[in-house]
Amino acid sequence: MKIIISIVVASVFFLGGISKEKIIIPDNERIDGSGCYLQLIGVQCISQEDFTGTDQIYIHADGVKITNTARISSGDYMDLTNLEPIYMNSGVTIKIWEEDWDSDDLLLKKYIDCSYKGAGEKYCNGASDASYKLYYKVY
Ligand SMILES: [Ca+2]
Ligand SMILES: [Ca+2]
Repeated sequence: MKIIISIVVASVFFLGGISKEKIIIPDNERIDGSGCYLQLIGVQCISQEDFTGTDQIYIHADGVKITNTARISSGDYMDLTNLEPIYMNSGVTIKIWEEDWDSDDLLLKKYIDCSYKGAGEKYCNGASDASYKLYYKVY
């Protein structure tokens, strides 16, 4: 089976500054060659996970870290529109993690695929002790 390598240069303006990271997301090529792009729009923290201080979150796409770790508190919104779109042949699993000194907490996990193409801006909710929303668009 032929494997396509998508190289995406991600540049994010986060609360803590600017990050530029190169990420590679392999995916299986579709026979019809169709694909789509995922644009992450933003993260809303409704209630944070940590009891003290701020949450420190970062985002994975198929296990690849695509953002810096940034601080966020209850009520904050983090803009992700400066993140480069992720090309997908089929879909990608997005995870939002919260960094801790022992093991990190998974705040949100969502498989997003090309069936959302053209559906406009959408959001999904995290399932954890905290409450987070991820806004995104597939085109
Ligand atoms: Ca935590
Ligand atoms: Ca923490």
